[in-house]
Amino acid sequence: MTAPVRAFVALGSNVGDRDAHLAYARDRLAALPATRLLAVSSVEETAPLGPVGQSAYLNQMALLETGLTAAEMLRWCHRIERERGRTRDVRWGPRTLDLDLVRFGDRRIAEADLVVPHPELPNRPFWQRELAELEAARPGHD
Ligand code: A4P
Ligand code: MG
Repeated sequence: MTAPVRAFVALGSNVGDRDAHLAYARDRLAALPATRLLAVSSVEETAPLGPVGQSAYLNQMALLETGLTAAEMLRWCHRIERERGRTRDVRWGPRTLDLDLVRFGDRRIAEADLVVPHPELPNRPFWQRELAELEAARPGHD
């Protein structure tokens, strides 16, 4: 068994009952196998990045401690998105629930379907704020 890793997962929603989508995601992430939910950041309302004409997002970040691999965590994220009726039509388009793996310990991953740290991190001030909030609440080594 490898040592557990601290993983940061970003939650985003801009369709339907946004608060309910985030609450569902928090509950599901907390119940993942070999995983503990250590902390969640504040929820922020943010102006949409990407295609124009979509509504504002609610964003939040979760800090997890997990024995899962990054690939397993991504598969769970996709499954939870599907449970909220997420469809993939427009890239960066409106969505009920989006779960992105922002950091996974100190791992650097560059695969076709998984890039970690998430390449948009430098362009998303709200992710940076949420990460800083979680790091202050639960300081860690990775
Ligand atoms: N993928 C690769 N690396 C990762 C990773 N670290 N985490 C792949 C999650 N997924 C990753 O994602 C497309 C593919 O990216 C996945 O199949 C996965 O294998 P997707 O969720 O199907 O499509 P997407 O979400 O439209 O694209 P992408 O590139 O994930 O976009 P983002 O970064 O999720 O951005 N505006 C505000 N204010 N707040 C937001 O949260 N989010 C987006 C979506 C656009 N505008 C936003 C927000
Ligand atoms: Mg995504």
